[in-house]
Amino acid sequence: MTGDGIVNIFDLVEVASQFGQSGENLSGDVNSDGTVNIFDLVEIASHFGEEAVVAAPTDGFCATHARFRLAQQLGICYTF
Ligand SMILES: [Ca+2]
Repeated sequence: MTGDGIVNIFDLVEVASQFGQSGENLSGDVNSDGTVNIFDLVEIASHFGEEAVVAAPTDGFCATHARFRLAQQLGICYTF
């Protein structure tokens, strides 16, 4: 995903930041169908935490890190 070999929040954020975009070479286009949408989020969610122990972000984590506010707005900060 983000090149770290781990499916984690950074992959989710990547998809979130590109959500709704379409085109080639989108890093957030997990299933390579040319569009970054809910299906890519589902794909990540189904593999979330694999190969690593990732601390679940808290509400405070989402609120205090600007990068994650979009994820929070999408409601995915609460689904881990
Ligand atoms: Ca896709």
